[in-house]
Amino acid sequence: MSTSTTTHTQSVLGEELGPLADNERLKRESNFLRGTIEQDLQDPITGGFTSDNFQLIRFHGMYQQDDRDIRNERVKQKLEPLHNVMLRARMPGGIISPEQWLAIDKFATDHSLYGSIRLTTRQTFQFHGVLKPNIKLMHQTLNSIGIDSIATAGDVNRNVLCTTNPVESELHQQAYQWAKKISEHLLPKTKAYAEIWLDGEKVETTQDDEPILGSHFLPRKFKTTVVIPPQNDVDVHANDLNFVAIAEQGKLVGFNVLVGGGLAMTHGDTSTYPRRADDFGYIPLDKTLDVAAAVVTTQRDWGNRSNRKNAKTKYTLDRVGSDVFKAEVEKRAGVVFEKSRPYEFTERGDRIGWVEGIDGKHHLTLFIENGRLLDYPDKPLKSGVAKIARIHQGDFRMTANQNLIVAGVPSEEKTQIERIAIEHGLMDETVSEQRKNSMACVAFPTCPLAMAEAERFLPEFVTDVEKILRKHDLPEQDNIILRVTGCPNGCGRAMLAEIGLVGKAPGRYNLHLGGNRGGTRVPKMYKENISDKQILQEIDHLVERWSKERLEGECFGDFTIRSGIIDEVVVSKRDFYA
Ligand code: SRM
Ligand code: SF4
Repeated sequence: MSTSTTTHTQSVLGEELGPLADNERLKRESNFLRGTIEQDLQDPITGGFTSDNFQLIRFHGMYQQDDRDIRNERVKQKLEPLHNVMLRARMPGGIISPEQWLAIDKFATDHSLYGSIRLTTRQTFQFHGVLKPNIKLMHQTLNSIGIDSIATAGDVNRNVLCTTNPVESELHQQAYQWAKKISEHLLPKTKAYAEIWLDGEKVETTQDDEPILGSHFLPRKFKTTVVIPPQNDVDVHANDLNFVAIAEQGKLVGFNVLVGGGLAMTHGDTSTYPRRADDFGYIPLDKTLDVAAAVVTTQRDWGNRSNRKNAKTKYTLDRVGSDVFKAEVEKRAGVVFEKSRPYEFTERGDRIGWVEGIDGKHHLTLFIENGRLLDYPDKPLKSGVAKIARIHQGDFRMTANQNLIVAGVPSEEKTQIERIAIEHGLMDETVSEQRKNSMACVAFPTCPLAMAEAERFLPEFVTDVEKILRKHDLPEQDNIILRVTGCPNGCGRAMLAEIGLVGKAPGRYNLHLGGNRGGTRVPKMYKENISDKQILQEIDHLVERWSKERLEGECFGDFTIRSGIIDEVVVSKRDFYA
């Protein structure tokens, strides 16, 4: 037997990985993710969740948080932090109907501390600041409109992404159906969610069957996409498992499978690193679910359960060998990967504004800076989307770039929707291409892991970068994919940007350069721990060189590599830290 996991240690393919991490005990003892969450819910003494439940609620799509802006003030007043939860919904492919939108809008307004809807880099939305007495109501509200938050966090397969491309609507529809099927196939089967949040029937014993995830669930989070080239909006190299759509005459015929991408690292720990996904080969459509399950179960059995920092699929591939992992997937899925079919990723950005689909319907992509929908004094964005939802007959699509598409608009409704969008600041012709290609993670004040600002820092920083581009006479279409992430976990996918800022401390970042437009190259550290002022000086100098020395049509990331400003990173830890 290649794997053995006792209650204390793990050995894989004859290699001892050591004592199991405490999260393994927690999952094992959780009674299939129930823990004592229900008891905690009844406890009025604290606004938070205690011991294991703090982690277990993640498997139900929630994180316990508090507002870091007011944390010290509450300590001074001898108050416990203002505990609340952030909820992340499960929305394979990011599609949501106007009725659902109106219900989530109302919940955010009436029952959350911040009142915002936050679109994420993984095509869904988050509520921030829901207090304990409102948590059950939140799940029941979502359930009443056909939405859940199962497995959007925790050691499971997360929300499955799908390229948002309403133009090629038939192919998109087919790809989207697969994203939904994969999501459902890999979901936990335990009834814990329904029991706790929806007052479902209680199950006395631990008889829940988890044929794919197993009773210990996965060693770490797991991320899956379905992507339609040449768009790589979902950023495949940030994901454990990717199905690259291969179409013939506009019809989906199969997928190339890419395994083992991931972006997170820890400052100062070279055993952690961003990694591109490996190409496993092509499979016909009817093998999709078998391959998905085989990759997940191989990672379930071989992933490192002793060190959570090295537990993701990317590290498993590097530890056991990509070929060995692939052979095991072939064995478990009963498939032999064919040579991958040709494809190319050339772009990642959303096409902001109107496009017409092949079905004659119109689609309006709204640029939502950092995905934050809120009513600002001069821009009532959230009310604007709600107003559109009241008349819109198609659907909305959340993109992996934190934007929102009003999809499937008949010609006769275009004018009215556009008018509302302009009146509410959702359509603004003055927004530069540079801003549209910039993105930040949430960071302060809600993220407990933030080391530097990101979402609150980016807007002004982009204004400064715009000035630099103008100073060096760069035309509007010559912009730079710029991303900021408040810590090295990389939620804003800075490690696939042409310029990536990774938070180090308040006001200080590592500056990474060298990603490309298609998202197939990991940028490399250029300067460590510098201030925003120093970063702007560096960008000024680099952009000046780019404007003067670039080849025809050469993008900024390619230029930094050709000109030797940084070395190219290929795939592995060795390349990354060289
Ligand atoms: Fe993330 C943890 C926000 C996409 C890598 N991420 C967090 C937490 C939950 C902090 C925590 O653990 O307490 C952040 C909550 C902040 C807040 O207040 O909302 C958080 N991550 C986000 C979001 C909302 C960023 C955004 O601005 O949109 C994204 C939600 C995605 C979703 O809807 O599911 C988000 N996170 C990502 C991505 C990008 C992606 O998946 O495309 C990554 C990098 C890709 C990857 O996984 O390698 C990412 N988040 C992490 C990690 C590092 C995981 C690791 O491999 O070590 C953590 C920390 C952890 O898991 O221990 C983390
Ligand atoms: Fe928080 Fe870090 Fe993720 Fe930003 S990258 S949301 S700071 S965990």
